[in-house]
Amino acid sequence: MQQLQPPVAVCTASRASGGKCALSPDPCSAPLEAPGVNGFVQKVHSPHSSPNDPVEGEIQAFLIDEDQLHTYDDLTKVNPVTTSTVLKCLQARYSAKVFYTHAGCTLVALNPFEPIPDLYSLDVMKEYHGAPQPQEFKPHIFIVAEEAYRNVQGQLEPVNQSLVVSGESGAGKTWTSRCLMKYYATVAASSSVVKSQDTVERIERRVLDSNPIMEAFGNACTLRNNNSSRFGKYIQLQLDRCQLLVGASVQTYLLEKTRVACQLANERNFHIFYQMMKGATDEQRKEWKMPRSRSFVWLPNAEKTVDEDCFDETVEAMVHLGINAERQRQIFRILAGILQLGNVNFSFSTDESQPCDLDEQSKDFWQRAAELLCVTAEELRTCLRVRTLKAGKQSVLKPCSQAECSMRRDCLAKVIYAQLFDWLVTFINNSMCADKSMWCNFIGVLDVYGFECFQINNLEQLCINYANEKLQQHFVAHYLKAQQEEYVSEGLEWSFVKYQDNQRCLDLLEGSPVSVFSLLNEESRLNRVSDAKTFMARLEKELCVNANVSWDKFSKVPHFTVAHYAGKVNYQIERMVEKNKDPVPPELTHLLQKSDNPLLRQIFSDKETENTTSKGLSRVTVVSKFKNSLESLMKILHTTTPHYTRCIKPNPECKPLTFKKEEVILQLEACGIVETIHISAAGFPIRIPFKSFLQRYGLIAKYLIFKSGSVDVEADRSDTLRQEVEKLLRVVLQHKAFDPSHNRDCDKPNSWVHCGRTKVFLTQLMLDPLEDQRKKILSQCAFSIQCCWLRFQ
Ligand code: AD9
Ligand code: MG
Repeated sequence: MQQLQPPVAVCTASRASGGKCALSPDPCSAPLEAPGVNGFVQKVHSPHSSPNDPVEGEIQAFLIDEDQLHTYDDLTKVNPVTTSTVLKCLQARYSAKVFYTHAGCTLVALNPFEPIPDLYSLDVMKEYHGAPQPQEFKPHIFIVAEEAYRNVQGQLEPVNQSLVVSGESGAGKTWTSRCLMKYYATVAASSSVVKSQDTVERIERRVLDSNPIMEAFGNACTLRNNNSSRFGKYIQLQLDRCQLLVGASVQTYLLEKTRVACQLANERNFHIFYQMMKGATDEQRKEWKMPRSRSFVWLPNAEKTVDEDCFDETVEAMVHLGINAERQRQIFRILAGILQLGNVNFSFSTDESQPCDLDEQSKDFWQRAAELLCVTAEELRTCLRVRTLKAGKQSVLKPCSQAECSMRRDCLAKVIYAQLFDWLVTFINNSMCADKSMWCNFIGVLDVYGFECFQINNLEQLCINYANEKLQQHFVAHYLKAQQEEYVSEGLEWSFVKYQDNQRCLDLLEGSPVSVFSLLNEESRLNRVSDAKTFMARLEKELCVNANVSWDKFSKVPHFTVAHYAGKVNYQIERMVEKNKDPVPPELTHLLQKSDNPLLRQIFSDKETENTTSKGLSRVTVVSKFKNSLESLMKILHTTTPHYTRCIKPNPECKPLTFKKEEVILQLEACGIVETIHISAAGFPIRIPFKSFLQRYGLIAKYLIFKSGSVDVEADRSDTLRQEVEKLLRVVLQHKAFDPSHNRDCDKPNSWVHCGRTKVFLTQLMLDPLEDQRKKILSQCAFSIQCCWLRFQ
């Protein structure tokens, strides 16, 4: 194999959790300035090379042994770092059944699509939790979990943590989130119990039981994933002063409620309907009017069996969370009522002055729907067929067309389901959230739907992809941009690594004064039926300056194309404005407010109707609500220390142990993995302000000088903080704990640390011995004090 020079003069130790350097010393990698008083300020790269610039002829060849690729735990050790070398390494690991790999500050998780025995067992959890340096173990999601857990206490001050799990649909985000929650429920288990009406439960049981309930109601079988999350969630695990789990709260985002009334070919409705259909007792079936022989339009592909069709598990979880039998009965009757509603159809009426009637076969379904929803059948029929228009103080009744009747039926089902889902989330929160006085920090786990690009995309995909843009921006801003900017402002020499900034795309979607969202909202607030062509012309006129949007003038279906960071997506304009308005006819709300089902009455009791314009249209649109909730999420994320896990889907068919390069390469490019590795490889993930650094580690230098019996000749009160830090480092680096021969992977401890203008920049390789030394000294001091005390006594 041809031996090549590494393109950059860097130590590859990098990962926030501490990687080890892999490259052997190389003439090119020598620091450009020798260490001395200013020796900690080194050039990170040769000024003429950028990590993005390949050295001549290097692309095809590895500096490392290709046969050993599967052993590379950290992609920062692969040299050169290109998409193709990273891909090869991941493929080799996947073939060797190694599914986790560090990529600098992120963890790459490949989906095995089959359970791997003992990968997540209790023993493995204990091993990672108990290890003094879990980073030295094989890459695993538990390293990320443990790192966040230890960070909460903070070396300097406690900091809340966020675990951001991203990836496309079916990549393994929800699986990963569940693993994280199980980990904390195990290692941070407290003896807290929660009491409710009939039950007394341990808190960690409740936190885990929130998963099957939310997945039953919020997940569905799609073309891409048999258990696709159709909502986003951010769960905050609340920890007390002793770092024990004392509660949790969950925030959900944009449930895809259209699925209740409309499922794509070969997709299914939410799992809960199938669970009821398959898991109910005969008695329940009778009560819900769901005999085995009856088929429901809104229950397609019921013959398909998926692991998630487990009614008993959902009911058991409901019991653990304190949803009593009567409440459960009310919930299932509502769901059964929705299913009956799906079989209600309307006949076509030629006379516009007369409302369409229910078609003959629908009548039994209509009656049963009314009975299950506990409303009068006649009122239900009227609400679906007749609209009430307000004209001044008078009300005018207007018959609905066949299409309008169907829309009102679908709207009724969607609004009931969405309100029920929200009620469940609130209930879950009430049953697991600890009182604010009991907890002081949290670890948040974010699992949101992955980037979506179908043949037909509409408002739902626009929102989902917007959320992914926001998260990508958070990653770029927090990690790539901020890190490089800080090096420059702190005076470290740094050659910039190029990365894809998605600000222009976000400007297009949400910017001001005009953006896709602002135009969509304006159009939605106008009291007129929106026409797709007119709206498209408006978008074109107002947004033509943004290079991230384009139009195909010759397409029959009006649409616009957005160039997202993860690829181009065509959005259909037809019905987009209507979906954004998401109107709920007031007659439907009033009907449900009168239901004899106490739960249905309750969930509609405070449904707002007043937040409307003078023309009666809601000011709150789907997009405005979603944008606000995402902004709150971003605010929380900005206050926490993030940890990123990138889940990768190795093949679109979800087949076990099948690695398709073309699929993986697109995902690697979309999340900017190569840029991440470059920056991580050259970077210093830990930064500590001078003062804090001296406060924490000053004792090491003092102790070492004292032990060596020498006098601190450098003691000078007029030193600047920076000079003091440099002195401290000089003393410390002479100690054998920092001797390069103790770190066979890396030759130059000096390259583990740099002094900036206000902060010390470190890699984990430097921090670990510093912490070890500090601990040793403190325990020796404690021992000496104890001896003195005993002698004194
Ligand atoms: V979506 O955006 O909600 O459609 P996710 O959440 O990214 O998607 P999910 O976690 O549901 O995907 O994973 C898809 C399937 O892959 C799971 O149902 C498992 O069958 C499978 N999977 C994922 N991760 C693992 C794993 N670490 N080990 C075994 C896994 N199987
Ligand atoms: Mg999911």
